Amino acid sequence: MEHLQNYINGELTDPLSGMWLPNFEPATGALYSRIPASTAADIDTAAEAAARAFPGWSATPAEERSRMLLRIAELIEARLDDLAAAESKDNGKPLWLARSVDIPRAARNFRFFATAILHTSSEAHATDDTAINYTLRQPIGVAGCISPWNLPLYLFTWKIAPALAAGNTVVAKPSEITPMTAYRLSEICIEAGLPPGVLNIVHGTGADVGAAITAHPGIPAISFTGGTQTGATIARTAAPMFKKLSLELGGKNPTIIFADCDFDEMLETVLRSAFSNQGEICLCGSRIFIERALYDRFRDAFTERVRALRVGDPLDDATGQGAIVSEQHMEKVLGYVDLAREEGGNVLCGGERVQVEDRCSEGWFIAPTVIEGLPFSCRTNQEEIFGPVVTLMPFDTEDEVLTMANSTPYGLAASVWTGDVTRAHRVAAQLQSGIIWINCWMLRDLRTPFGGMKQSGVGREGGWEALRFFTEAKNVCIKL
Ligand code: TXE
Repeated sequence: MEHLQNYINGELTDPLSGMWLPNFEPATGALYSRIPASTAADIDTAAEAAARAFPGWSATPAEERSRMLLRIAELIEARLDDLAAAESKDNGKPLWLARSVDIPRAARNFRFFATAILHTSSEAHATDDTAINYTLRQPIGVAGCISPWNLPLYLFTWKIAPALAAGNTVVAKPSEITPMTAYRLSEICIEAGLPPGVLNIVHGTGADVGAAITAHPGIPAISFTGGTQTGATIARTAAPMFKKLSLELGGKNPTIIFADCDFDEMLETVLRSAFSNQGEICLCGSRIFIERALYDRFRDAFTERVRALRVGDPLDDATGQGAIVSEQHMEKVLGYVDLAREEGGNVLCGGERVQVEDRCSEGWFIAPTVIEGLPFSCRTNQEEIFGPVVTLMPFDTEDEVLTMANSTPYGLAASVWTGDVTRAHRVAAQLQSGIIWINCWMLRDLRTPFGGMKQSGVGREGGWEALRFFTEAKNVCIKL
């Protein structure tokens, strides 16, 4: 049984506690590896290593930092098959999805920021003929990066790459539920020759390791992606310490479909936006609003396509829906289906655990679920479920659908389907979401600001937003 190790000061090490946590394969429910049950003592060691490495790394010319990050990207690409297999086994997602989305995007994250730092510039301000001001954007120091289980390497590198590119050193923690590709990244960084202490990866629980990163006085910036409740916990610790905080949290995203949309293109995409990665993406559209004239046609066509999604072995190319990431999460999602029924919902398809045959007979699988007949204000339509469960609701007017779409505590993403571009602009301007897709979904330009409002988070990732988060702005004013 493989025992993963921490990556601290350039070396793979056992946890100081000598204790280990189990790591399961969602598709089979089987224990298949163990991860370090690290503690605050391991974080202290990692933070010391990162602090020692900071002067050298932050003084490394941008071109050299860029070359190092590009080397890491190359090694990720060279290990595509191995990393995709590891991701699929650890998370339960279909192998084809890990190969086509997760791992390529991890390499792209490194490439994007490795090249971005070669083109950054900052501002200067001439104060009449009195003074000249220039802005320095300097790396902060040791950055803490904490990431979730749904897109493990994709989101882990989405934080680590800009932090390192900007000249910071990093103490990073992957989810204890999906640690494998973070461990593989440690091996890649060693092979790439990343200087010791520049990146440190510490495995363990949120309560032990995540909390220790958040509270460590030598880690002045925290970048977190995960649940809203956890984000609040982190903020309660970090705020009084005046740490820089980036929080990418939950979502309850609306998909708004007007009758004048391109029906076939919409149907294909909405199927993806509803159920991609088993609905375990914070950007998935879990509340689908359909203009009444189109409701019956959409409901029947969509439900038919959902029933045809194959729930099965993630290793099978024909699988449309893989396993749910953990038994606990499967129970949580099924609990919401029960709640939907109690609230008066009509389950059109799915709604139950699926028994997959052969090697996956003990795995954690849920049939993709479509529910209609619920009010927009009920708990099922207000709370993040984060699984393969969507609700359908008809609407008659723009004002009505905007009121319903904006009614939740979240404000992360939205999709709008219409052939009327003026209406698209009008609706987008009124939606309380940080990311809005018109006639598409998950079409990503990494230069754009990424993040949400309300309880979906604080701050933005991506492009210059990320590099600004991981730097301190300093204005220097010289009297002429
Ligand atoms: O996230 P957690 P989980 C949502 C989704 C899901 C819920 C909880 O609704 O059901 O969040 O999922 C670390 N201090 N999203 O349990 O607990 C933890 O170890 C510091 C949306 O995965 O937030 C892990 O590494 N760190 C999200 C990371 O935080 C702590 C994607 C995320 O774990 C900590 C995933 C603490 N006190 C879930 N407690 C998105 N926006 O994409 C935990 N952690």
